[in-house]
Amino acid sequence: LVDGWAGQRTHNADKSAEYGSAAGMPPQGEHFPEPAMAAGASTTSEANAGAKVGAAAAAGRDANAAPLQRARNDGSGRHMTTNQAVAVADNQNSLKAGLRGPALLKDFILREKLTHFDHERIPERVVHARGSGAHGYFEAYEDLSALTRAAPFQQAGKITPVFVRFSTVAGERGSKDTARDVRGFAVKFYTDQGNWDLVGNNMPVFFIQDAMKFPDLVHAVKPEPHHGMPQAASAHDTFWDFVSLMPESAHMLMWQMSDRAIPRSYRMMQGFGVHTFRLVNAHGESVFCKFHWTPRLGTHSLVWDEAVKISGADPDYHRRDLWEAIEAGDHPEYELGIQVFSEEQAEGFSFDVLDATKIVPEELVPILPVGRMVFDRNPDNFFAETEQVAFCAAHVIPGIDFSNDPLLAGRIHSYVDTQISRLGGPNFHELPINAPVVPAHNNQRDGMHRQAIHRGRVSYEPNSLAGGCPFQAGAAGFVSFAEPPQGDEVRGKPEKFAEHYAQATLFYDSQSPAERRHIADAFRFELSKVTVPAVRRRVVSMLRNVSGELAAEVARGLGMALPPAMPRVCTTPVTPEVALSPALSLLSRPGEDGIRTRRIAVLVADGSRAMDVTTLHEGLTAQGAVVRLLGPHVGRLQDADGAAFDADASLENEPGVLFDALAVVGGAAAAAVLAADVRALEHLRDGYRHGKPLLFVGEGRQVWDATGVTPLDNDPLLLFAGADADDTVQRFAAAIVRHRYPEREPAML
Ligand code: HDE
Repeated sequence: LVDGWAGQRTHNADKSAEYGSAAGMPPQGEHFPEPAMAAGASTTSEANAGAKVGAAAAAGRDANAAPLQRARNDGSGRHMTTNQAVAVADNQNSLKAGLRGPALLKDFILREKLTHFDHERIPERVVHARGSGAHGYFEAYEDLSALTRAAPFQQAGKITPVFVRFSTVAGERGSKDTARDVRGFAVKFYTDQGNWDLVGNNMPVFFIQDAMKFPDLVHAVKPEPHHGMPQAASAHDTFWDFVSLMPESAHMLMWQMSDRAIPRSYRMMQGFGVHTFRLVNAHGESVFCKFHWTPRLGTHSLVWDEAVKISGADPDYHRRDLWEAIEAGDHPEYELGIQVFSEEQAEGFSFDVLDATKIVPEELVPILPVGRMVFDRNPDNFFAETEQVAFCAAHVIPGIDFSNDPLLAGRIHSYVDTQISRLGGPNFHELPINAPVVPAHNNQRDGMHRQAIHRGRVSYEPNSLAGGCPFQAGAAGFVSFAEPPQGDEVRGKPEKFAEHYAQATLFYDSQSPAERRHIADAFRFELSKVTVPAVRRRVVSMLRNVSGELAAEVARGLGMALPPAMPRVCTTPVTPEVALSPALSLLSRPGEDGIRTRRIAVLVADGSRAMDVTTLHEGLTAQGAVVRLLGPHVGRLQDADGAAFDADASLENEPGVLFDALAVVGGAAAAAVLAADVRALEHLRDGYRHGKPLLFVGEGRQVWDATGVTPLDNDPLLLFAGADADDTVQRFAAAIVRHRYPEREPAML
């Protein structure tokens, strides 16, 4: 018996039942207790119908914890053993022939330990290698059975457990979090009709239209094969060479060069299913559907200079942010919205809904909010859960089906295929994190690392020896939508796929002035890393088809003449339905939660005024912010009255770029110390340059003066407060709600 497998039998009491006539109908295998069901409920989630949050919903929410419980292992208070559960007497010394003699081959304990260690790494994901996971639940707002028979949407208040993995795409497993990149947003719904994976990204479009080009795209963006550089970056020749020859990437490049590619937090970015999917109801009727996740905290980003500095100060910035928020009970929440439209509507659009380089603008088809997702539990073990989780675009449930998007078609193949090599065989669906919460029954058998022990002699269908079981579900099972065939077999693309620029223009034109400036800056930076001038020119010639303003700005930044526009594949002009879509700007979703979870640094030193520190700490913490006292060193300091207090972190180990806002408190002696500390001045200059709220209380103002920065007139996020002012916390909090003041940037760059 392995420790922690409480409730399991220590021996196989039914051994005899495997033989003789009993084998025709094998006894049921052991089941872990299902979470308690409400009276009349037939599924785990229904048991919690109506229980929105709180204790009543706990059983349903944690339904996926039941299979995980089987695998949890806790060595507290136990002897150390080998993997065969033989107690180990000495874990310090190998077995030797004499104290100074040779180590012996028969030391099976040493050999087992080293052999296991030698195989502790598995291949990383070919893309999305670096990720962070969390457990949680999805709660439906209403009954959507008129649109879909998918289990999570069958009742208002229905709870379905989920596991999410956020990721970057290009970097290796140990790369930095704040690279300019697309973010993966993959959600596994453990529904009572089996697992549904919505494997999305934080951008609603993609670089390419056809799966045939995916390996080329990934080869181009990954480190260049001759020298293995650069890590986690698209700013290099091969990426820009490829995309400049693939003008269908123009729209996605706008998103990737925008602030969306450097999110402030996984908790503050949107997610999208990207492809057009189908919803299918119990009558077999189908509508097209696009999935959108929107964070309750709003959509917020870093600025590039800040992202670069954070990657040195804390390469785990996003992973830590997610982990700490959940540990602190600030559970990240996202709303799920769907855009639903008919095939006839889709035919009338100026773009093709099967083309993953196109969005359906919200102004054309509104987003219907259908539920919310909350992450309330960190994984127990990074490897067992976040690393071994296997998402698959082909994992759909009755009620969800695919469209004919040719990019999606490739994904339906690719995920299981890659996981067979990454996870070492075809049985990774049995790993606790991947196992559905409802039992799986079929005649698939054997393979590497099989864990299920199938009983009986029948592993085929039809059979009579096992009473025909397991039997087909018929209409109760997954029935593919009966889509009529489209025509002759052909390698090619539909007409509307040839238009590559209208939505790139829509995106660029819909951004705020600061967001547009950031896009131009990002193109300039990335292309300045490209060493072949012809590639730079080709990109700028492509940009001329998106926006003359953008192309001119980038050309100026690269010190090159504006090249002619790239010839267009589609020469007939398209009239887009929507010329401006305010929803495409990050500013359109400021969030609902005030300053909750924002990180605020209060710079302190020996001699800081205790009253200022306490007022800020208590006032901001009361509003949900995370306040850290940064001193010249960690540990003990003395306030202006000689009383001891502790700094949480130092100017060295948590530089200012890791915070959303910075404050310097009063106290003449402390101000003199900080004004002479080059690190404090750098942090404040960075904070100003990155547009952050800055507050100086009383003598703290001297520290600002020492930075030598000449501020803009009437900068609303640069605050000075008298030592005893009553409204300091409120003014500072109001500034923090605004996040940034990007108007400072042009003067600072
Ligand atoms: Fe993926 N993708 N992808 N992808 N993808 C993988 O699966 C692939 C695409 C996405 O956190 C791989 O297990 C192909 C679009 C996410 O574990 C692989 C094509 C979108 C994740 C794969 C695409 C995604 C992956 C690598 C084009 C947004 C990480 C390791 C036809 C809708 C999931 C793995 C996690 C991972 C293939 C395009 C999202 C190789 C062939 C479009 C979030 O199977």
